[in-house]
Amino acid sequence: MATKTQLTTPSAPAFQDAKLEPVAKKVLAGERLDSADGLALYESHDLLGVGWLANYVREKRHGNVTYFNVNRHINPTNVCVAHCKLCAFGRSPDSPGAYTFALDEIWQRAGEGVAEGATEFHIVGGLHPDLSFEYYLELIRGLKQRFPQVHLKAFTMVEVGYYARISKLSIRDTLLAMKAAGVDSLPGGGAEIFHPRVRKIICDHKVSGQMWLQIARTAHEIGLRSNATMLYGHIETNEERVDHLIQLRDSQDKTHGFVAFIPLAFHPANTGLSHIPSPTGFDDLKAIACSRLLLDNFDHIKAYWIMLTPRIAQVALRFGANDLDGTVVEEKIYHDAGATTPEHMTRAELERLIREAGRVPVERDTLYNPVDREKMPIPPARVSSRSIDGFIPETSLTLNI
Ligand code: V47
Repeated sequence: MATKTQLTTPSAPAFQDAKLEPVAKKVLAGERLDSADGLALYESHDLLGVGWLANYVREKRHGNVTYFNVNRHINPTNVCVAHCKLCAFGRSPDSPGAYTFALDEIWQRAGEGVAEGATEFHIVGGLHPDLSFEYYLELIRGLKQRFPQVHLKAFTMVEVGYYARISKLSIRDTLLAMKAAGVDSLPGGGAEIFHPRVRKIICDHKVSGQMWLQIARTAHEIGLRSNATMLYGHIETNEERVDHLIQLRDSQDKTHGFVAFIPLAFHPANTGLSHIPSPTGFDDLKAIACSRLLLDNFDHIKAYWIMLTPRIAQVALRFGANDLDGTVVEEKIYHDAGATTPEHMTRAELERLIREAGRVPVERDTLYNPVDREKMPIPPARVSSRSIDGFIPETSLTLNI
């Protein structure tokens, strides 16, 4: 006879910070937190208290399961007209290190990813002054035609806003064209911090926070789901962090289109904000925990190991996160900004991190369906032909569209 497990609500620990007690009451009763609660969480030094609450919510939703995926990042170009202070990746067309991949090169690299078992391509790049919207559509069509089984998570709300501008289409028609070409969902980048005070300083030429939200809403309305992010650890206040999260939560109430939330730790090296110290481990765990507690209508909170380091990402699995993201393979945005993490993690390494945190690893696809590797076996391991020589210098750009 099966034994029954009695599920009871555990009592909260004795908090070191008494201001957490009313917040804990709401969390244990399943009540929504407000901005004042969010601020109390962010301002508390009782990290273990905040973490206990976030872990409670995380385990209620996901038990011990922790997701990861096998993916490949593709950054078609680093040429960008936006020149955001927060970014070390973007380059002017004639700057040293500027590159743009020809489409054949992208499709070939994508093929390597498929050979390594990728179920997702994560595609984001700079806002190039000379590439047409058609280049991006052709990129997507070519990927979809060659690798129809792979989910294409492509182009942030910022890129969508830019394509709409250069192609003189409405946001909706731009998104419809992307969807028709084969885009399956959108990544969560470019959200940064929605508040205009912050945006004016760190990313003055990007779409506004309101526009980011409107583009996400439109994507969700036409059936494209997306992720959402928040870049923390630069000039933002706790109030601005809470405001960002509450705006995302309000938007999710309306569309239910966000799949996962990813707090992104700011990396200052080589950026226009290089004088700012990097966020600490305390900030990182707080960002994960506060987002888990405030975003009660988001299913998944990702601890993106590339940004956080594998060690902090692993600990985050006990502070509210239920996903580590993927194998990634090649990462430029944070490594240009001084990230010291590797660019690639094997599936075995991800599984070990998860198991050693006492969680159960589950490989997922982009929309969190479990991946059955018996039906989708990974081809035998082979030596990768990856090489940084694959970049095409901007001056000899060949576009095969
Ligand atoms: O939007 C840029 C951030 C984002 C820096 O959707 C920086 O699954 C830190 O959004 N320091 C792009 N961050 C990455 C992104 C992402 C990552 C992983 C998973 C998903 C997903 C999305 O990276 C940008 C910006 O917010 N960024 N420069 C920097 N110096």
